[in-house]
Amino acid sequence: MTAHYRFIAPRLDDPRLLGDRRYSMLIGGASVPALSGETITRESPAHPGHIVSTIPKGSRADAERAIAAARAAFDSGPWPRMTGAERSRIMYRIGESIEANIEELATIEALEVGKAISQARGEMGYSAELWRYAAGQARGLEGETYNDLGTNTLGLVLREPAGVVGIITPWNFPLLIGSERIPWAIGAGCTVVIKPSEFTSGSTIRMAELAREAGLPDGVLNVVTGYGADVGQVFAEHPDVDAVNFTGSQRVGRVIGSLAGQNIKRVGLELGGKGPQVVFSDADLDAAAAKISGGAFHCSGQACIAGSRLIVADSIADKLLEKVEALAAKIVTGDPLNDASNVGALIHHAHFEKVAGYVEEGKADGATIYSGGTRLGEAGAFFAPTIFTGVKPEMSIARDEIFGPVLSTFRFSDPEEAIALANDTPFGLSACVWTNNLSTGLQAIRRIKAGRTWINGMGDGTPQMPIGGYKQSGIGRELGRHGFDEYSELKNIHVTLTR
Ligand code: TXE
Repeated sequence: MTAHYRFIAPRLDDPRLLGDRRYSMLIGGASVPALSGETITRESPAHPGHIVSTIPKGSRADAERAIAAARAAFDSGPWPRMTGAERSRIMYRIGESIEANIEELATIEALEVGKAISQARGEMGYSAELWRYAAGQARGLEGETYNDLGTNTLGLVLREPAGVVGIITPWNFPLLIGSERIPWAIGAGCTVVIKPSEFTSGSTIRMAELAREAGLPDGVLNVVTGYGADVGQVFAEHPDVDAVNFTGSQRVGRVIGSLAGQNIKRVGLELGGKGPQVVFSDADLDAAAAKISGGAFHCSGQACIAGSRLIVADSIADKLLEKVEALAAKIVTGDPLNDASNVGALIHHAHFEKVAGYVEEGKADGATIYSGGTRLGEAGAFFAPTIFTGVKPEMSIARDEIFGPVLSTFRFSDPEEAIALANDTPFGLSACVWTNNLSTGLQAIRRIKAGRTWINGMGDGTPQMPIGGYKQSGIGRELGRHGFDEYSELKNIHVTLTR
């Protein structure tokens, strides 16, 4: 079945596209270029040939400068010594400022990431919510007391900030992923150095500038831009960084994890996924189809929680696939700056080739293209929502994180088979289950190894609940009350009391 996809060709005379935005790093409260003076330019993946931003090409020396600023702010600056209430007020203002600047931040991400601006606006709004939630919680981070240790003993557990935190973020959700980490780190009283992806640094730099304007003391949030091996890796190696947090590929996650191990540093990793979407025969198929299509094709499938494996009961598979395909055909792909687009471009042309390569490999391995599988438009890295059927567990389209709009379908006749298929992956980031029987849903989810799950839903998030991966999808949890633990040290005090 081949759907006719809806595509909006990018407008090349859009005034928001014209003009190269030039950014500085933010170190110790000052906007600075790289010490070398070198820069990196970013071309819009949706508008080939159009440079949309220029950032400093930082080096190890720049990273060290930023680490020194964060260290000084932690060791002798006001931030870790403020009351929770004082920190909270500033953090809340940062959330408000993100909200007030949604249009600018969303435009930057539409241009640099290539994502649809309507999607980007939603992410900016949610990022503001993350800051506000963390601000509220940061007023009341508690320790523990033990009053049952005997007449002459009192036990206290103090929560202390972990120190300087190095954060490395990827290109798919720059401001959102930054906002899932920075407010929890600084809310715990830490100071931060962050390196955003070299493809998409603009929104993170702007967020740090907004934070400075909102009253965040100098050196609490430092942004160093540049390539991963030059800048990000230094965070995992440097003795003045106490904790490192990385979101990105499994390949680099292994490097950061082993460097953190060698240097005995706290580490948080959020790596890839190959999320299962399990549909039992009693599910509401219309509701499931809508979320399955969204879960697989949102952001062109470039999401770590993408539901890229559909595991569906045999008896309803044909009907469900028809519905998913009809919805995929309604997705408007194209011009990221057009309000009518639902989905934009892939991050760059090399990634487009990687996605197209996986689709070819799937066909060569014997899977069937149910729909899609092609480029959309003449130029620009746009790929059609693609559904494969007849996928076998050993195929690369079943195993690897493609990070493109590609859904691989498996059928099952026995629910045990569904659970086995769902768990047949080295990843464990996300999973969802569709059924009208809550017991079936809960029993299934309890057996699926994944950190972020849904019953009769997919993709929803809230600042209250922790996120993170099982198995090779990562280490540690962000958000919620647990999120502060990643950036806190616990100290126990045995107090001996005299009469
Ligand atoms: O990621 P990288 P890439 C997956 C997805 C994607 C693949 C490759 O499958 O196709 O990874 O994406 C920095 N030391 N995810 O190549 O290279 C880099 O500068 C320190 C899933 O873009 O891991 C960027 O800031 N840092 C993921 C960040 O790491 C280094 C989101 C991520 O880049 C470094 C993105 C080094 N040696 C990709 N090398 C998710 N979980 O959502 C690079 N970096």
